Amino acid sequence: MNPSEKNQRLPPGQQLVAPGKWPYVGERGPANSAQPWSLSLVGLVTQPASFLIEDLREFPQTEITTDLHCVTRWSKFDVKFRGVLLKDLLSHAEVQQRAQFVSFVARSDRHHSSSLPLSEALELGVLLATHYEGKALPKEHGGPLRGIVPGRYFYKSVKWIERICLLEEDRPGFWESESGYHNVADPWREQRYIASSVSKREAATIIANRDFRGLDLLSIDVSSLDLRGLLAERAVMRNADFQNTRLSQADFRNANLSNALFQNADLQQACFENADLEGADFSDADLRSANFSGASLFGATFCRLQASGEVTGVAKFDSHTRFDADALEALTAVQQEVVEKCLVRNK
Ligand SMILES: Nc1nc2c(c(=O)[nH]1)N[C@H]1C(S)=C(S)[C@@H](COP(=O)(O)O)O[C@H]1N2
Ligand SMILES: [Mo]
Repeated sequence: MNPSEKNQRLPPGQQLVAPGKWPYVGERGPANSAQPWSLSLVGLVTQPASFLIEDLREFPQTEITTDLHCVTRWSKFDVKFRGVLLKDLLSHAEVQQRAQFVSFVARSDRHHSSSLPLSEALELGVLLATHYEGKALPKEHGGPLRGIVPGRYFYKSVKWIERICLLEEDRPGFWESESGYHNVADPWREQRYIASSVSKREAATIIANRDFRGLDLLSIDVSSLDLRGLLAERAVMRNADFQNTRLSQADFRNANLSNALFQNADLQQACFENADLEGADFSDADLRSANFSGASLFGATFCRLQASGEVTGVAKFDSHTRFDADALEALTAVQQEVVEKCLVRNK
């Protein structure tokens, strides 16, 4: 693939995983149950129905090739799934006129779910996938049955589906109602998160105290501030904006900083032990003596990759910047190379 083709297919703020890699995200397995797997179709249908996996083979089998775009900024091109189109399943079901939304529910401990407007689900070509690259879908990736929603962030694609519910009113899913994920989730419009959960005024007080510990501060904007020595242990700051912020010696242990922006931030001696940094952007940041041990780094970036292939904005590391060797494997090939090169050079 040439660079321009790649860029046309890669939505804004996304990067490709290394060839052959497919990260696991969210729940790792279905709930234990002795019952055989069945898919039930309930809600606004004239006849509720239930299908065993074998029954699904009676429907037309459709193969799709699609691109996966995770909200934590990794993408994977040309993934082949086979299964039954939602459209084909519903064509046997007498869906009532009032049905406007469809909710997919997992057989998992937290009954994970996600929803879509019904018309959108049909237009996008939602697939109930049983196979990946010609083989049974692995359990870790949602086997025996998962949704695949082409053209939306991957959190709309529910693993281990056991129930499809047709609804008059929307019932937002797990990530959408618990974690501020955008309910539309169009990667081309970067609909990752809803707006900040704190008002400007609340934010001002919290910032003045420099104590974020344990708070839920989704999408908070603290760019360009002086927050040296910030206390942010266990804070939930998905999508927070820390660009150009002075954060030397900040304590982010166990914080959730998924998709946070740290471009050009001063993070000397900052501590990210066991933090969730999936999709966080550290390009141009000063990371001398920063500690990343135990941090989760899927989709994190430490430099920018230009369309030309040129690498810019490499973060600053020194011999005291700490990473776990296996955590670096979560990075894309380009990111891994850049970080390793810097660490070696500074040894
Ligand atoms: N049941 C269930 N489905 C889920 C999730 C989950 O936690 N539980 N996470 C979602 C998210 S955020 C993503 S990115 C994809 C990840 O799928 P993968 O683990 O096969 O890569 O599954 C989606 N479907
Ligand atoms: Mo995701």
